[in-house]
Amino acid sequence: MTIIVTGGAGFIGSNFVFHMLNKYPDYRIICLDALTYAGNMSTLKSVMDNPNFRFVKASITDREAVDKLFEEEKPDIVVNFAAESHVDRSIENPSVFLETNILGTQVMMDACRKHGIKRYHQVSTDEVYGDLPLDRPDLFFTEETPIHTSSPYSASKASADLLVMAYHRTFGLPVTISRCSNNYGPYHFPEKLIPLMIANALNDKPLPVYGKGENVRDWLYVEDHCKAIDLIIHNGRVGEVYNIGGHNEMANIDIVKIICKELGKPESLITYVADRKGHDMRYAIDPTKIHNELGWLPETKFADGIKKTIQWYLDNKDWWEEIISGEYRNYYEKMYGDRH
Ligand code: NAD
Ligand code: TDX
Repeated sequence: MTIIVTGGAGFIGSNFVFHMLNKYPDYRIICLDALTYAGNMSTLKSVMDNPNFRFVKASITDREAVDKLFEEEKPDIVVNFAAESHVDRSIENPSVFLETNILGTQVMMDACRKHGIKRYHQVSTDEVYGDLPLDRPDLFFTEETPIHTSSPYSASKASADLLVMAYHRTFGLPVTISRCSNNYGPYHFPEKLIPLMIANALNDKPLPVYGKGENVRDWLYVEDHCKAIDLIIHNGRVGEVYNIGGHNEMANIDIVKIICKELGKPESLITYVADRKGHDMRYAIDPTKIHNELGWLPETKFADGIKKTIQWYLDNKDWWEEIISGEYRNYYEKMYGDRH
């Protein structure tokens, strides 16, 4: 089995590469990644010498490069993680989100049509469903919840999902889509809530909480997401969408307080800053379908997962310190410099 994993130098993609190489020693895994600011070769250091692994630097929007790779490797499965993934960046500059997330998806699916494929899997997000109100804890996103997006990021992901389903219906492309809730774990880029708060707390810097910190996210340990995708590409039904989430809803402020406590840092570091524009209130996934059809259940409890994650950031300071000392400093200054 040969699998192309796009975006494999990023957070979830790299964890998926590790999971697959570990679990299937006879599979060939090819990572196709453009190495944007979010992609990092040092993340893949441990697998670069694995004979079953190949890294190719190219953009999923580059038709020629993608075509050449398909000719060379004749993949059985494509798992498309590659995307611009940060909501705040999409508010600053939507264009690259549309190019990568929508047009890149089209390029990958065109190559799948041309060369033939057993499965094209699109890694989507719960953000395509918009948000839920805080005062209706009985409501959850199911696969039937209408698409209703808030940010340029989520609109681009939803557009890609529509295109994926259109390629299935019109061209018979064997597709599946997964829509997961917020992930956390090793190699999470420090612009995102959990790693940003860990890095800032360790450096005794202010912890910038948007608005009142009451927004709720449904957190899932990244390994559980990877296992769900593994199940879907092997046993999921073609043409279907699967929601992935572990019923672990938490308010942002509570997450930040847990991080302070675990690191022994004072809550006085918490600084309330201007809210994100169009900020989604609450995400909450109903994972009944993937549980009933594929037997998936999350294995890592948040209390354990957050400890493991914090320990990983303590043990791997070089990885994130290199990131936050580079171009990221300009981003941080622009986003947080005068955000009151
Ligand atoms: P990330 O930003 O950490 O990584 C993205 C990777 O894609 C990077 O390695 C980057 O170099 C690569 N990339 C970007 N543009 C590319 C292009 N044009 N061609 C090739 N590679 C390109 O993202 P992540 O958090 O790992 O998210 C991966 C996927 O999972 C995304 O599709 C995202 O929408 C989805 N998702 C993420 C979460 C989450 O909580 N992080 C939750 C649900 C779904
Ligand atoms: O500095 C911050 N302060 C803050 O209060 C940051 C970066 C975030 N937040 C809040 C905004 C959100 O309510 O924390 C929450 C989580 O923010 P992010 O980590 O940016 O994640 P989110 O916007 O929820 O999107 C994530 O989950 C769904 C991923 O980045 C997406 O790629 C995925 O699709």
